[in-house]
Amino acid sequence: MKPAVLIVDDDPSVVRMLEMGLADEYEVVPVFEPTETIKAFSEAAIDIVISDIKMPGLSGFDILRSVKAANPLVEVILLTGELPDKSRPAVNALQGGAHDYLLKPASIRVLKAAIQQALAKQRQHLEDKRKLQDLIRRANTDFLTGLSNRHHFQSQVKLEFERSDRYERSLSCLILDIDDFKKINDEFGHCAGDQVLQRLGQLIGKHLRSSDLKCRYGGEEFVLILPEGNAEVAATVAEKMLRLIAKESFEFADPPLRITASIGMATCQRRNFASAEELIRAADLAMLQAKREGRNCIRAHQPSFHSGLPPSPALASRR
Ligand code: GH3
Ligand code: MG
Ligand code: MG
Repeated sequence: MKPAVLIVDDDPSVVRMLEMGLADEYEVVPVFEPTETIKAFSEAAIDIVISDIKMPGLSGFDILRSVKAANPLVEVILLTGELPDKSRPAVNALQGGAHDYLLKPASIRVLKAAIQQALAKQRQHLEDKRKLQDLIRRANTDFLTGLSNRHHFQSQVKLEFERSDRYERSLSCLILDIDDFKKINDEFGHCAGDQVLQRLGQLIGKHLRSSDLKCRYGGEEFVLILPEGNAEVAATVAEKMLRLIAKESFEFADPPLRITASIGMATCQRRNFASAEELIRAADLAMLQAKREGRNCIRAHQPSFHSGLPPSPALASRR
């Protein structure tokens, strides 16, 4: 596919001349009415804009600003026949973010060279952007499961907590910890343990909503944050997770290994938690309670428990 070049000039003969010269290598979008430029720009996927500077209604600098605001990756080449102070518009153009500034009449060869250079710069920017996004994604992701890592999760959960606190919306936290995971490592090796973690990561990724936060918090411990999720929603999700986990089997063992997990839940309601850390801590305590009470079960944190009352009587059994 040819790169798309938009040409705007209030002198139609200049537009026609440039269009003829560039059409063999580029998809040319001619614009004869400067005020129509942004409309034409937004209607087509434009790579490069070539604009006259002095035009009635809208200057080349206005077009440069609008194009850069709409898409900073699009390169703009400004043309002008302005004399006698040639340097001022050139400086303005380059300071405003133009890729190049050419005096009229610009030769097609010179213009093509400027376009080639602009396209190369654009490709480099795109590549840099892709690499940066990839780096950010890697920095935020747990390499084993593809879920959020703890570092990224901390900032995500803080935002969700603040939102739920400000608008008094429900927010639930589930902590899921695989039961007797150490035995799996000890008996079948670390790679087998990793397989179990990966499978659990897949289950969580597949069965939770994209708006939920899903994180591998520590070794074999996962934290799930359900925005807008009340205690009932949290219990439904927790029960679904235990059902799904119970269905999994691992062929590295003979007979295939089955696993279980323990889940602790806590829900923000009527501003019962002062911070995201408190909410997570409450879910963690409920998870430890589930461990104490036999594993493979779900326990919910109760608000009275949080306010300092002894834990065990206040923990409601879900299973
Ligand atoms: P409980 O039922 O009380 O949770 O017991 P557990 O054995 O699951 O828990 P414990 O905390 O005693 O052991 C967790 C183990 O998880 C110990 C650690 O070596 C292992 N582990 C932590 N991170 C990884 C990992 O990335 N891969 C593997 N394979 N194992 C891990
Ligand atoms: Mg465990
Ligand atoms: Mg653990």
